[in-house]
Amino acid sequence: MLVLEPGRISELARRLANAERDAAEIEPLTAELPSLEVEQAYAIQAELVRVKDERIIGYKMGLTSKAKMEQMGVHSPIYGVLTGRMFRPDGAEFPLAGTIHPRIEPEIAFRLGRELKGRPSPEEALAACSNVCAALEIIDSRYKAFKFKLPDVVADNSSCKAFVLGTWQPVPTIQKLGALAMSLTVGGKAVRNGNSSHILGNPANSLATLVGMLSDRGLRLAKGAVVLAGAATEAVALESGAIVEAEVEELGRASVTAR
Ligand code: OOG
Ligand code: MG
Repeated sequence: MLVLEPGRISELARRLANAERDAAEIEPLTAELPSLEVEQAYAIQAELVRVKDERIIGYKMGLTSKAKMEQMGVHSPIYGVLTGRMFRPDGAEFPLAGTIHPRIEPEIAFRLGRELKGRPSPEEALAACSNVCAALEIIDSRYKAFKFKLPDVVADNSSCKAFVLGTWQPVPTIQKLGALAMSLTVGGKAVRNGNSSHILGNPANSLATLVGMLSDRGLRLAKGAVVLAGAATEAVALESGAIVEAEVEELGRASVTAR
């Protein structure tokens, strides 16, 4: 197994932090370290979040739909950390200056009404939520041409750049939550259509999976934490002037304008 000294982990984390700060893409870490393992990548991710020194407000799941897995060529679900600095209110303007090659995707968000840890069933995980809403995620891989392998994207905090939350709604039944039409519109035109069932069969499965992945690493979801379940469709490039909306049946919308 590849040995990564703490100094090396922090050097790789800083490389990623600098790539984001300077909006300058870098080579994937696996080009230099072909045997980098997923577990080591989560250690780099944790160090990256620590170095950025931003308030942690929750987590995002990624690569939870077939559409996303195929688009990115990576076939296992991953998580990343959401920080206060990434949050944008509904209808906000998002400046593209400072991004590399931003993309946007439609999501469903959860808010935790109480702590979640261990290995909950999807029903138990959903029962811990106080609200759900429509959301958008802006991703901006720090890697050249948005190309990476599984350990690369994990180390890069799962490509997260920013997220927009719509209006919090009451939690639907698990059956309803698993069959909601979702779309992504740009300038009022639907450019992607999907369904919440495409998110690991049900977004509640994604939430439960996240809790298990966190508990494998001694982590838990705090009361009040926000979780993105993962995009239901492929992401689209985010272009200047675009007014982008995620619409989720029953849950409403979330929108952002790129500047
Ligand atoms: C990785 C992040 C994937 C999702 O919702 O599937 C993700 C990427 O596509 O760069 O956020
Ligand atoms: Mg996403």
